[in-house]
Amino acid sequence: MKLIVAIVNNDDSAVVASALTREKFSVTKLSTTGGFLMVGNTTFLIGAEDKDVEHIKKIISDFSQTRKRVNTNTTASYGRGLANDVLPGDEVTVGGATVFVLSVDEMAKY
Ligand code: 2BA
Repeated sequence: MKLIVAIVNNDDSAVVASALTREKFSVTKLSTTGGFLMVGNTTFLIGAEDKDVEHIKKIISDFSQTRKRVNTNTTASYGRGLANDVLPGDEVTVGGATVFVLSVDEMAKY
């Protein structure tokens, strides 16, 4: 069994969640914040059988778009996670999705 941790742009999270649940995968959505841009994103936790991992990754990638984001932080953000070499107004490419696949020893529901 695997635990898939997928960080998805907030703009895509609703369609990603719908597509996963439509395929009968169980999903937990967490509201998270990227440490670099300090803007909200969504982290999905998905416990999955090994045989389903590629299918789940395909759904996430199909519904997550790469987009440009302008860094709207001010210099007041420095020291709160914002890298000093990317200035306010600079453009960075964000996502599609960042996906980690972890091995799970055990899953239980009580
Ligand atoms: P943020 O940390 O807010 O990063 C947003 C985007 O800013 C990143 O997009 C990347 O293009 C750029 N960026 C991040 N750190 C940078 C740095 N030190 N120098 C220059 N540019 C930088 P993505 O790579 O698509 O990441 C989107 C979000 O996924 C991240 O939001 C973070 O929440 C998460 N993420 C990405 N890689 C991660 C990792 N290795 N571990 C944990 N979370 C990660």
